Amino acid sequence: MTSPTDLLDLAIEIAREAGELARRRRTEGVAIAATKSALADIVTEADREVEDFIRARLVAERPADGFLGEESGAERGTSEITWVVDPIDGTVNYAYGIPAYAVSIAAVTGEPDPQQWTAQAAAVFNPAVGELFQAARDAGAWLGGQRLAVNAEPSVAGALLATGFGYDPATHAGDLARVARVMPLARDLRRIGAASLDLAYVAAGRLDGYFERGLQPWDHAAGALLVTEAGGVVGGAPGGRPGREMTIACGPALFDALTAAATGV
Ligand code: LIP
Repeated sequence: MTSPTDLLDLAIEIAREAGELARRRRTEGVAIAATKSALADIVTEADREVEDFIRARLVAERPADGFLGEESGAERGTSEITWVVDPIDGTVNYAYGIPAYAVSIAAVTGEPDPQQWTAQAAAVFNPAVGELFQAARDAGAWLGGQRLAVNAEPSVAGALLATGFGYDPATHAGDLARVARVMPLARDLRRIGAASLDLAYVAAGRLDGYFERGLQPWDHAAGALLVTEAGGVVGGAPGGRPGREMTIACGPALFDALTAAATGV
């Protein structure tokens, strides 16, 4: 199999090119192409163009690999690698001009199912601020030349936590009840609006932890590897892995308490 570091080199190369395309399109003005699961769940022309660009670059470089993308769906490959891609994570931030969005690219092996796959390489690139978070399996997580490490445990003031809310208004009451359960653990909350950046910030120690219900596989595929390669723990429902039911990421000392509060179990 191709080494994780070789997969990472390709992910980084494509993430930088795709991020520059997304940034350039943003300066030219954003066109909303459609809404998806709810009125608030938008897709821009740039989302579609950037994913098409990433997919074409991957096909050219590694035609046998599989692909799972937010906008163009899944295609099984004949190699052991599947690329899991969110072309612009934080689409609403992108549409409003908030500089908190990222190209998220992960290479995984095994079934293209977050409950079964093994992440091998991850690149999360925010072109608005020029930060590229990267990780290869068993080779650590990095931001440029800085090796990343999660916060071993929160301060005595409590944990700085991030979360998110679904696009469907019908889910908001449950999300707010979850925040009420978690708040006793927190010094404060952040709502950044891009799961891949929430996860990258946990890996970088900018957040003590993150929890969110309802994420798609492409939202967390790359960021979860950043966290584990930075010494953190990722999970979902108790004993589970990140998924639609729940995604949790933090340092080891906080994990059990955050999981219990976020899941209500
Ligand atoms: C977004 C996530 C965010 C979540 C939003 C949405 P998108 O992904 O990154 O954490 O709260 O509801 O799922 O739609 O911008 O790719």
